[in-house]
Amino acid sequence: INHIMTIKELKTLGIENENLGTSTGSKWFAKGDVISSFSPTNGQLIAKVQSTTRKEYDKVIGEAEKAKLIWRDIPAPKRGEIVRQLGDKLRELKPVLGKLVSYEMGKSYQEGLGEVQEMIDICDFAVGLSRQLYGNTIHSERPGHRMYDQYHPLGIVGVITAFNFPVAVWSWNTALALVCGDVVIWKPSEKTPLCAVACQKIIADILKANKLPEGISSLVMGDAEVGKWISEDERIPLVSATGSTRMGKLVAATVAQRLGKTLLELGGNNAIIVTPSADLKMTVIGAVFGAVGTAGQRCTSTRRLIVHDSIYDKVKKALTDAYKQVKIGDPLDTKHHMGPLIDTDAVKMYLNALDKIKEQGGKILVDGKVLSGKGYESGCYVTPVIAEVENHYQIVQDETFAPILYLIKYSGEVDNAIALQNGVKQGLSSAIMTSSLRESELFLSQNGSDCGIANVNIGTSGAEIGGAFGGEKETGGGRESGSDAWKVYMRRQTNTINYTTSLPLAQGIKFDL
Ligand code: UN1
Repeated sequence: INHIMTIKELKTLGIENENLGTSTGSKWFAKGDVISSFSPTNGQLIAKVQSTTRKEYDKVIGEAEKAKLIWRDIPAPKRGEIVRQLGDKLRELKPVLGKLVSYEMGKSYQEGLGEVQEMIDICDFAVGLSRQLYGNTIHSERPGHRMYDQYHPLGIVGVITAFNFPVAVWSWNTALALVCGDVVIWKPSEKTPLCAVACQKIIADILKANKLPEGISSLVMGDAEVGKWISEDERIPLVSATGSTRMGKLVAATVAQRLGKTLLELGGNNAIIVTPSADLKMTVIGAVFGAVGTAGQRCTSTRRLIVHDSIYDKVKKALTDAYKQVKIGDPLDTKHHMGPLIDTDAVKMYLNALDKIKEQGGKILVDGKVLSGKGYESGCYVTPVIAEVENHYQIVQDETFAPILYLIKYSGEVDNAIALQNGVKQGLSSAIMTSSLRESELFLSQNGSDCGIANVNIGTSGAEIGGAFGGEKETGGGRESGSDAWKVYMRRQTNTINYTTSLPLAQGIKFDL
């Protein structure tokens, strides 16, 4: 059938018809229970992989422990060279890997390509970073003393990722961890195992070609149980986890028990504030892409539009008109804007949310339904919804991973809109559409948005690699990707060196023997 991954394409990604499951580098073990991967695009079985047994898990950690001793001795710019090779390979494989992402996860092919582009971008960023792992020099209060701080590798980094960005989130963590001198153990979502296999194959080939220990990159498969092994494991100083707030709270509590570090990137409940001076055309494009892109399954998806009452009816009409243009179908067919939800469980959650909106007093403006008939056989295609609600409804307070956009009215000054935007437990992404400098600066001030990401005249999704990515409150507080997010992958050490023949004490303390 047209559009579907061919055997040749899978071979390009290094995937053959073989037993796949747990891997350290190019060595694969497959003893655990079978995990089946179905494409939400057509409901077909794509692949079967095997989950990791406890025995295999310990073997993988053993390899990683050995590999970390070698990897941390390689100079950072040389480690950067390996990440450069990863970026080059991803450039070459972008079309086919983007296609696999689209086929296994269901996002549009354009967005699949965009996701691989994020991988390439973080590799470039990390290569430069490999020569910039800077510490400070500090002036000592004691004569003849020198002080500085430096960063050392942590060791093993555990990476737990979600289905919605099945390849990029691994690369944000891995590219940084590798230049920082860490080795990586990855547990991907059970819903997108083939994307994970493809990434592991790519990096393993590079490690092998460079005669490096392949335990630098490992893959473990499975459900929450495997996540628990990672969280409990004292051999893993940092666990970076992306997913639901519920999962993040479990990981955080477990890792905290052993005083390990976490980097959490959890749920969002992102809003765009639409002020009276907003550019209507930009607002509609930003809001529609933010709400229906990736079928509303980004952690940065636009969930709420907080619109000033003076322009409310105009915005409502423009949006409902725009929603009529949204074409839903096979995400690999470029004429479609929106593909399916990840699986039929996600469809149930979407339907459940629609019931709750009505129960709690919301008014549906663009109604949702599950599509059926030709092209929609998987049962995962739904239509995007717009509902008029109030911010305090429980359903609006919760993150539903689906294309449901809430319209909320505000009146008076922009402070009222900011209070609504901040009036949720999550704190990932936020945006304001305005031509007013006053409103924009207030929104970005300490009295403005409480989110990790705050944008002006841009939507809530589609963050660039160069900035630190993550959010506050129940989003978990972690930062991945650009800026100085690398620091969490290293341990900081403060060094004081005395080059005199006496030993003056700090704080002027006298102690003579
Ligand atoms: C996510 O949904 O987990 O900002 C990540 C964005 C993308 C990343 C989303 N660059 O929408």
